[in-house]
Amino acid sequence: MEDKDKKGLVGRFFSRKKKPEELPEKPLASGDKPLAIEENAAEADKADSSTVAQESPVVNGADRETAALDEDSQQVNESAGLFSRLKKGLSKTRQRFVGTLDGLFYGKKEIDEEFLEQLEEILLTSDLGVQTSYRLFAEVEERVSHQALEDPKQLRLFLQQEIQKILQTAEQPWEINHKPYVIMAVGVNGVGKTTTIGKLAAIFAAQGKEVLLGAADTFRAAAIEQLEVWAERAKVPIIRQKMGADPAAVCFDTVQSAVSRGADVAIIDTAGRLHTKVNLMDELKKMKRVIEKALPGAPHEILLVLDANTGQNAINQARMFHEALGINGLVMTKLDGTAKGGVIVGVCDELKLPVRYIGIGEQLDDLRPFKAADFVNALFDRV
Ligand SMILES: Nc1nc2c(ncn2[C@@H]2O[C@H](COP(=O)(O)OP(=O)(O)OP(=O)(O)O)[C@@H](O)[C@H]2O)c(=O)[nH]1
Ligand SMILES: [Mg+2]
Repeated sequence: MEDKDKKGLVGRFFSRKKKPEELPEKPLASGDKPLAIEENAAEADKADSSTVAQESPVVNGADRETAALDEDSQQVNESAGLFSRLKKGLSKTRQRFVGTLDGLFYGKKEIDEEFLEQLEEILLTSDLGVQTSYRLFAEVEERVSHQALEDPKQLRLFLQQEIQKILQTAEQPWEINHKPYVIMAVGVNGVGKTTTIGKLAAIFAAQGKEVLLGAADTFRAAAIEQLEVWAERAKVPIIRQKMGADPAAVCFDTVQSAVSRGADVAIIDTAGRLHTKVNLMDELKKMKRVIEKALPGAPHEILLVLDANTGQNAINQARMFHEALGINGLVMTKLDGTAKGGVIVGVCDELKLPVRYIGIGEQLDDLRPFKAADFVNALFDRV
């Protein structure tokens, strides 16, 4: 029975291998699959230019073509620039994970028992997370035992392809489908919530959306001022109360104000660590309830911010927040300069949540849409 099952698996594997569309993908430009929010912006642009085209179709058509070509080449340059920045940001993660794998693969022509033992150790001590590492290793072992993977080069490609499959599930369009669309940013202290909110506000504002920020981290000294600085940078208004005020009351004010102003998006900042006696999850649950009271159906997105530097701890944090609040999407920050970026694979594999954006620096434009293919190519590129 077991043998028959195994044969079935192998049979499936061999037939899968023949399908060209399942072979590892070529590097893609980062603009390949834009998020829905970008598509909406593109739709709006299209609508504008079609009005002009009706007035003078020939001249404007030619102009539009030239402009489109300019825009295309600009986009190609931009995505090449972004890719090299992502690659630079991921260099320590690449050295730690893929570099160690390549060290094992170097000069080896075949996969023997010793090789597999070393591979298992590398996977288990990587930042991918224990569950994901075990699963990946079991898949490798299964294929090796049936000669479906015969040399280290094939194995490297197989791992790259499997990791890309995991990450691909996290690349989903973010549809801003309510007005106002209320986002509540949560996460433990110091992960980059406030910074991410500032960057997100700038992204939405650049798409022509009316954005409103809510400073509901009323606990930490200077938290409100920090969000105010970001609001100024992104040129968006902010709702605040005094330090020490009830954060749920700030949430209520923010949502009410977003409704009365006709804002498109309201983003609420929350504290990562609360003073003793107050349980963080209970406080966040209360804020969620109050937001819902102010606007039924809201918050539309509870966005969990995770810091890549925390490594496998990020997986535990994600589980904890998801259980308590029900998370809709993730942002993984500080992927620049960390060696632990591999944790994004474990988080995606275990949580099955969309990764909305990744943070690759401290500046306003350092928040990027998550593109699985770019990420994997940047990670597996040879140094
Ligand atoms: N290198 C790098 N630094 C980042 C990134 N995102 C945030 N930071 C930095 O991380 C630090 C903490 O960011 P905050 O936005 O204050 O984090 P927070 O989660 O709001 O922190 P609390 O309000 O204390 O819970 C700041 O110094 C940010 O500049 C990133 O993508 N890359
Ligand atoms: Mg903060």
